[in-house]
Amino acid sequence: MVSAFLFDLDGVITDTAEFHYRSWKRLADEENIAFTREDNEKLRGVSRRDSLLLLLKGRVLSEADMLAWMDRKNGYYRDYLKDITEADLLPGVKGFLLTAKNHGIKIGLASASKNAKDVLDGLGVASLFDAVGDGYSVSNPKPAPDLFVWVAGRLATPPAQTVVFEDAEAGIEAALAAGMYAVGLGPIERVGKAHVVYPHLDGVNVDTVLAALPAQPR
Ligand code: B16
Ligand code: MG
Repeated sequence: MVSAFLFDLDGVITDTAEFHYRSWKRLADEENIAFTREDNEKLRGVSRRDSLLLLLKGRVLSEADMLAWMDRKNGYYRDYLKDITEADLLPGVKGFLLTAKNHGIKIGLASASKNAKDVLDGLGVASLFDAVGDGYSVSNPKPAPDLFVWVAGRLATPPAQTVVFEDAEAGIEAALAAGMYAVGLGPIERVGKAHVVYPHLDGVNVDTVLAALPAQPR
């Protein structure tokens, strides 16, 4: 029996990775640091501070500069968020959420982003979520299970009845560490450790997902 679906945000519900990329790229250009789209792939699902550390590639900044640079990047990113609308939902997501709700399945968000609530508002789907875990909810980021455990706690659903939808390897590891089911969205090389893998949610049916899961997460 499954009673809750927990969704990651970036790469699962919407594609904010492009906005994160443009914002980090602008900061990197201003600071004469090389930063490519390939570099950006490594920031998928990674917290703002850890993203900056990856961008710095070993260069050391004072704590004051770290905070100022993160703030500057976030300002650029939030400018992009102003234009987010329902059209930025990834294909198939709205229907999938509505069908899950019709099945009586609770819906939670589990994102590393401190902007997650604003993104959900912009996308026009905030009211579909029964609980939202974001970059403020726990201190240990994925691959630690903490964020998924925190959201499932809010929904009062046991881990073995909870399914996580994730596009990042660290997110799949976190879901498995939490004793939950993991549905990977993306290439096998990235999310292959999940119980079930799809390229994206477009064309994926709630009943098909439920039927594909094993009797127990582990
Ligand atoms: P913020 P997710 C993650 O979202 C992004 O993939 C990652 O690139 C970003 O650095 C992180 O959120 C933090 O975002 O700067 O808005 O707090 O995949 O966990 O939904
Ligand atoms: Mg993600």
